[in-house]
Amino acid sequence: MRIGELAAKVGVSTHVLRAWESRYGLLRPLRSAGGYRLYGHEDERRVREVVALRSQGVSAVEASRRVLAADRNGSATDDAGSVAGGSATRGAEERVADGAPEAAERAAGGASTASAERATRDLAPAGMRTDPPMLVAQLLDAVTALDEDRAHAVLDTAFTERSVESAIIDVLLPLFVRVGEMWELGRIGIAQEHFASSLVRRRLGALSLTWGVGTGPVAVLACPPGEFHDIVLLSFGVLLARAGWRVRYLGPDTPVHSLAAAARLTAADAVVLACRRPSGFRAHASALRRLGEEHPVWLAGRGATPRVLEEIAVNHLGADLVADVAELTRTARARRAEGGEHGNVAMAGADASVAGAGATDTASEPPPG
Ligand code: B12
Repeated sequence: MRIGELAAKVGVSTHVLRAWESRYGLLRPLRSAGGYRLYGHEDERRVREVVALRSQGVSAVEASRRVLAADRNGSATDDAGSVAGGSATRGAEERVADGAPEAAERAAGGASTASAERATRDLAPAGMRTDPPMLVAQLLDAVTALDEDRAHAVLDTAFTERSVESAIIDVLLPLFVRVGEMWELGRIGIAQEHFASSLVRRRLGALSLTWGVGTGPVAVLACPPGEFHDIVLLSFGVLLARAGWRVRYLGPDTPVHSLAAAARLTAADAVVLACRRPSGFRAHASALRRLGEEHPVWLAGRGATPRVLEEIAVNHLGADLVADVAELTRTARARRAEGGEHGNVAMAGADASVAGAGATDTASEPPPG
């Protein structure tokens, strides 16, 4: 059936159904030959179960999670009708009864959601689930065990229950501080640190797929030669893009002449360079100073000490990423207002994307999804 028909049958608006589909994966439409989404009886059943749970005061995200987890385990949700299980899922259920829940979840293809539930249920009391310190602790636990599945489940919870800004600033970055501490104490090894980095890079990468979209101002992001610590820079890219910027991410170990060429090619409205070591900036002081005469250049990270900033005479971004986005946005607006001697095309984009959408607005009221 088409979405309108489904909406009429279950008494839920098409707008809400689409949100449940895109946010929680509750609906799994097929495509008609003409490209329309077609929904089946299983979609209808899942929606009805969510509606039943909602009427008992369960949040939409939690209700969807329960229904999907029950589907995958081949069992009924506690409160909302039965769920038909195929032989694979029934087999999985039997193995759960045998005391092998992980294997059963995998066999049922639902490990991520189910273990998200388990992680949150087992490790945190209800209501604490989305508390950042608790999420960080759960993530650290999963990272220590190199448990990919559980780590993704906690990340899913962080990104579903919190804004993207909060998931990054309050959960992901503190995770790395803790990873560093644990590593120094000898409680985790390099494998765990690499695992955490890879896990988070992949998650942030998934959030970067729309970095080229729109007509907003352009930011070029990089680390200077020899610098590989780019997780915060990558996170900053995600926040910038959510505030309407187009991001060109060059990443770690970027030669400064290539950075300058990229800034010129894209008529960059901001060039952001992050490094942990002052020497990583100082070694390129004169090239960076020249670049700063053509584009607004911002240095970030622990290497951007007062002495380095004085020597190179460019701007500084501190540790508050939301304030930093706002600062870049203010500068882009001011350049546009001046008529901008560079990058008129990008500035025209800034009209639409930056003028109405400050970073702090985005942080407090993120776009849906
Ligand atoms: C993850 C990690 C790695 C990963 C990096 C993965 C990645 N893609 O980022 C990898 C494996 C690549 C790595 C490599 C190395 N690492 Co390392 N690494 C870390 C670790 C555990 C976390 C780094 C991190 O993200 N921290 C979390 C962030 C939130 O904190 P932060 O970097 O201080 O950033 C804050 C501000 O400076 C600012 N900021 C930082 N960047 C940016 C960017 C922007 C745009 C903005 C706005 C703000 C901003 O915001 C943050 C919030 O306060 C740290 C431990 C630690 N305590 O940091 C060690 C650490 C940084 N690494 C260290 C070392 C020694 C190395 C290696 C030399 C190890 C080796 N022998 O190979 C190499 C060096 C590689 C290189 N040449 O760059 C040392 C550095 C020591 C020092 N005195 O500088 C540390 C401190 C570990 C330690 N205790 O010894 N590392």
